[in-house]
Amino acid sequence: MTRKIIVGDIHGCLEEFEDLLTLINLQSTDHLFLIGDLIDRGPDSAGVVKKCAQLPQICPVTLILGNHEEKLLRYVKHLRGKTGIEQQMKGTDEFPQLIHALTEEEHAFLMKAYFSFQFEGVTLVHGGVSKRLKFPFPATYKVDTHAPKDYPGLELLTKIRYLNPVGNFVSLNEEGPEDAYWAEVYDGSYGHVYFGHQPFMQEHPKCFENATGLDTGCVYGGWLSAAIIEGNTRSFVSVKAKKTYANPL
Ligand SMILES: [Mn+2]
Repeated sequence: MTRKIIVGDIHGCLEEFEDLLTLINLQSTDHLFLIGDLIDRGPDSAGVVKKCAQLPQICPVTLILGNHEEKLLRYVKHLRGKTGIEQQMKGTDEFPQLIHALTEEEHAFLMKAYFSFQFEGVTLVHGGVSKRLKFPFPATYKVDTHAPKDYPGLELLTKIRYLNPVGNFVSLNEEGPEDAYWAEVYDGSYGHVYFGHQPFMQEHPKCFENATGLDTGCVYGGWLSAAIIEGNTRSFVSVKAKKTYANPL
C-alpha cells in the first residue's frame, strides 16, 4: 500500500535526515512530502537540498515551501533581476554560499515547491492556516504557477504562527495575550493540517485536535520527525539530533 510520508523541518541537518530516511526505508510506491525549511541554521543546507533533489529517483517527492525557501527564492529573483533589493534583505547570510553550491537542477527542485497541497482530507502547509485567507482555500497552490501578486497573502501559509481574535496574522514576537497559536483555535474546516515552522521540543510530532506539528526542533538539538500515513493508520518516526546546531530565536 502507498505510504504518505511527511517529514518535518530539516534546517540543514543532513546526517539526521539520512538516518531518518534509513529508518523509513523509502520504496518506489511511497510518496514523500517535505514540509519545508530544508535550509538555514544547520550544518549542511546545500547537502540537504542536493539529497532531496535526488529522492525523486526513488519515489514521488513533494516539497512544501518553507519561509526560508520563500526568502531564498525571492533573494535569487532580485539577484538575477539585478534590482539590488536582495542586499537589504535580512537573515540571508547563508544564501550566497548556498546559491553557489546548488546546480540549476537543484534550484529548479526548490522552484517546484507548493505553498499548500491537499490529499484525502489532509492539507499540508509549512506555517499554518487561518479562516481570514484572501484566496480560495483549501486548495493546492504551487510556487511556479501561483504568484503571490495574483493571490495576495499566499506567502502567509509559510509563516502563520499567531492569529489575532478575528483570525488575522500576527508578526513574530508581536503576539499579545489575546492572540492565539493558530493550531489551538483551528476548527478543522480545511481538513487535518500537517505543518512545520513551530519547533515543538519533543520526541514525536505535536498533536492538536485538527492539526499535527512536525517540527520537533532537530536543529535546536531536538528530534527530526516524520508522520507515515498508510490507509487509516498513522505512525511517527523520529531521530535524535546529534548535537545542538543553533539556539532557538
Ligand atoms: Mn519555518
